[in-house]
Amino acid sequence: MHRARIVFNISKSGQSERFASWLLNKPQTAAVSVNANRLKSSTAAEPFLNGSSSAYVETMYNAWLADPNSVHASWDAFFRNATNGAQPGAAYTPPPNLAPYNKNEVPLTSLVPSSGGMPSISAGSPINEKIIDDHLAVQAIIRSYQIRGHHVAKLDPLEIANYDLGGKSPTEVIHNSYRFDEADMDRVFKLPSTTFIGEKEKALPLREILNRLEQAYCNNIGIEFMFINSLEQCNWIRQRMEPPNVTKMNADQKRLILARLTRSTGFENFLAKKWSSEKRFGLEGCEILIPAMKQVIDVSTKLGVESIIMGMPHRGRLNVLANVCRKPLHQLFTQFAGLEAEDDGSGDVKYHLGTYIERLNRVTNKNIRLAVCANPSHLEAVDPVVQGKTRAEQFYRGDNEGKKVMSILLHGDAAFAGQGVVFETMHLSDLPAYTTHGTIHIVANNQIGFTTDPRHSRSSAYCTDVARVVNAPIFHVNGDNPEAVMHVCNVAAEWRATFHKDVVIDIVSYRRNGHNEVDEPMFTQPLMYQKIRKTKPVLEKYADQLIAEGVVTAEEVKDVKDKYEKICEDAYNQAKQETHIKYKDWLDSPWSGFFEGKDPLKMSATGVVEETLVHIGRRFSSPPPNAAEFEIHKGLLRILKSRMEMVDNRTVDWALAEAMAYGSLLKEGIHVRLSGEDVERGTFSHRHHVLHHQKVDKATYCALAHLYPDQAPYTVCNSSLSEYGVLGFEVGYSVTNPNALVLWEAQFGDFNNVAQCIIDQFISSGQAKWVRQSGIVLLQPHGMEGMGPEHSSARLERFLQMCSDDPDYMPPESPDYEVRQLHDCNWIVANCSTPASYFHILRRQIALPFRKPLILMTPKSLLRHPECKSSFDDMKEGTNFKRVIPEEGPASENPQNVRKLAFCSGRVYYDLLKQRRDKGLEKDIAIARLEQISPFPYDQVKAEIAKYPNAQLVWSQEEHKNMGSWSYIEPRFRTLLQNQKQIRAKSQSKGGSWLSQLFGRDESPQTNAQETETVPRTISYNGRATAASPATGSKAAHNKELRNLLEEFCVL
Ligand SMILES: Cc1ncc(C[n+]2csc(CCOP(=O)(O)OP(=O)(O)O)c2C)c(N)n1
Ligand SMILES: [Mg+2]
Repeated sequence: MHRARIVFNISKSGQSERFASWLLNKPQTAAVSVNANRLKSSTAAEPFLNGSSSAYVETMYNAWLADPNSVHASWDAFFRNATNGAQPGAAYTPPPNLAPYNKNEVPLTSLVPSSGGMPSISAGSPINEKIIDDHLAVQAIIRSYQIRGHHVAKLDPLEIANYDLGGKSPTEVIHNSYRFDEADMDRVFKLPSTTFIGEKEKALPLREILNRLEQAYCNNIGIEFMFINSLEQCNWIRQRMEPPNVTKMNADQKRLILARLTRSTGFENFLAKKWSSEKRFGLEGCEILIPAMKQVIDVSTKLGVESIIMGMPHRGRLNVLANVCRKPLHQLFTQFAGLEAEDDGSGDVKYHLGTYIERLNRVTNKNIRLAVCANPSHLEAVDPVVQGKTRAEQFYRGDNEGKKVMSILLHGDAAFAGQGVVFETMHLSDLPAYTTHGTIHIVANNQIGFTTDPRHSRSSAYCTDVARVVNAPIFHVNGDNPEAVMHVCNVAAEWRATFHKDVVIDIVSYRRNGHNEVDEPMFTQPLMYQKIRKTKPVLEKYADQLIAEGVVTAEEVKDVKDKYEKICEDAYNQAKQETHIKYKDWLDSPWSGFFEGKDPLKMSATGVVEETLVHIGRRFSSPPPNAAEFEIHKGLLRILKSRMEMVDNRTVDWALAEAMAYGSLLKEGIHVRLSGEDVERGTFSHRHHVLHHQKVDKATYCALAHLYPDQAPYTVCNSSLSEYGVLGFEVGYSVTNPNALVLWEAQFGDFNNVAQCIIDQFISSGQAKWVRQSGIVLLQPHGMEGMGPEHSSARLERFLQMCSDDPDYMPPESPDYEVRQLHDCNWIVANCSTPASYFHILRRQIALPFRKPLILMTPKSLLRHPECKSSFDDMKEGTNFKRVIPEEGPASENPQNVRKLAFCSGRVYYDLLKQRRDKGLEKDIAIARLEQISPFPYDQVKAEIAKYPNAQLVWSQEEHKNMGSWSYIEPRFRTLLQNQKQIRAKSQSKGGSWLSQLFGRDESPQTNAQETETVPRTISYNGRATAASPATGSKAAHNKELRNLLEEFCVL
């Protein structure tokens, strides 16, 4: 500003004309023509001398003419060079900076006098181009270290890694084509504002610059961060990684690392000694993982975190439970004893079990809750589950910024690079309804996956490259440098607390043994393992280092080691006293208070007082209260109007029933969360839970969130286009708090198989393996409606196949039959045919005194089917979920005359109904609907069968024979009918007559019980033939198939 003002004054002197003349190539005045002609050729090549800058240049020139000292040295140099005949382009020096210097910047001129005999560019002398080039080169080199230093960093304790330098030497990678002579090394260079190697120094000799950059970027830490879009975040990292000695620790810190390393190493040694041939997937070679995790936890706790949810694979898991979570050692050791379990469930292997611990963090003196989620063998599958659980905990605590609850995910190098769910989980990290406000990822990178080398297991340079997609900084660190690892952990924890974004710590280490303790690694990695055999364990190396530094004595090292061994030995002896293991000891999500004092077989009512239905219905059918300003799409106004008419008529369709189920639960204080692809509107445009202002971006209204002032929160959220990741997330969410209805909706049911691992490993078997309950609901659009192979079937058969109820066992009848069956099953599978059933079954999820997953086939065309409506009468107080809806039409009035009793489930009912009507067979065929397929409602099916003694039994389904419900219901019907036959035989001998009613066909012999046994009723199949593909792609074929099955349905 100061210079600008002077320039302005001078420009008023009238000399401007003269300068402008040569600039604009106009005829010049005599006074300047000599200079101007000389300047002409030089300045023509200067890109900054164009139209808009010409006035400024002109004033600078005029000022310079009046007094060369009045302008910046670079202008002085420029005009001097130009007037001395510099070649085109050669007169250029960077234009002067009018802004005040940043705190890390110094003017170039201030360096020159101290530049060791180099020509000065101070006023009056010509500029030396080399100075500028050299400064630019130094800047480029600094940047090069920041971008590519990690390629050269000494990350691998085994020194066998090849970080793909493209055939270049490390120096070439960093320095590119810049070369400095030894003589240049002592020259001082100004440091740009994008480096912090100087700390308070603004300039440093080149030798020191290179030294410091080597230390920061090419030693035992390699940082990838320059792809981050935010300059603030890049600078934040540079500030913490570049200053000299940032990784230095004090003696106390060093002793703490040593103590932790001793425990980590001692634990594996102890297990190896006691159970030498047991699989434990030991941590040997990456023992530093334990101190690293503890460091992350310490720092995060100091920064305010109170609860940490962790997910991790097999490697070092027992060690983490013992030394990070401080799970009682004897509980861990009993897992090796092969004891029977005291509680229900089938259990899991020890290196999959979860835990939950609340304890005092001794370093921070604050209480902390640590949970390790139980997980299956399926690597990385637990990642989204951990995120969902973390999100839920944040939600219930009102921790909207993730300051109190955070997640840590541990990964193996091969799995992190190979498993797609890692990417899916990463992509949830910044989505409003899914973010956990930053996850710390730690890779125990032992440079091998089972027997596969990195060069065969990934195409990326690093196993961590997936994290680049979300702009997460990645810290690679040599696992044999404990202090470097701790520094990186400090920075990562601080990063998460500052920016609330993901960060990755890649601990490059090795695996001392085979994949597990009984594997021979030399079969496949002979050279690597020769190297490993010669590598000292990190504990030994670090202890030697600290002894040499005088931080500890050899005796102290031994003492710490012996003490820990004694702790292990004591726990081992305690474990020997145990007679049983308890799965409950390994629960990762305790629901304190939920089960206590509850009758485990008592279910609350699911009907709702009519006033509540009306209130919710009206709210759901109304625009926002400030409707005048909120412009709603015209089509939606029509939908709202028709909803309101339904409420007035005391009827509901599918969407209204759903809203009433959610709304009534919200009223009762139950949080409802509906997540999935396009769920806000609904794939079939039927739901419309979020109304969008037609003129204002992001202005939305969600009626269900505003039903009652004291209601629970409602979340409805469109998810990323992911099944595996998002379903995993919702499972994690659902296990956190039983007082919530968590639903995931597939876009079409067919797509659930992309999340098969979550379905198989977590939902169907989670409770059996980990005594962990979940009431998650899977809404899966299902139905054969001519939409082709991939938009028809939710693969109902697969869910039914995984039901754990025994097809050969019919539970004895009791008043609490329904709830008892639900209690004993692994999940519920249903295909409801009415909105009222949908309403009740959703509410029943919460009415149960325990939690079970619900797999629900949901309709597509039924969403708008005129007959698919329910009355308030079926939902109001006193009503309940009907597992079986019996025939209620003319056939039920004269059951003796009914010739066929068809059982079915879901939308095919409406096709059957129409066909029966069209054929005038309403008195001849009865149709009963299984609204719940599994657990199989034996009691109600039995009653229905008994009612129609003369009817042939048929199962009608629209799916192909090898799909749908047939293979599930057929053996259960057989069991039911067989069971009845036995009773019949017994009673027959007593001469009872009711049996003929139950089994009909009075042709059964009256005299011989044995003969009676040979003619039980059977059920036959009515539906599509077997097929490989779930549905045909041809509309014509679809219709033909449907016609056939309906015709067959009517054959009597
Ligand atoms: C989804 C899945 N595929 C395959 C496996 C079998 N498996 C178990 S461990 C392992 C190697 C894992 O390597 P890495 O991720 O590097 O972990 P490390 O064992 O080296 O710690 C494999 C392939 C698995 N558990 N899960
Ligand atoms: Mg590995």
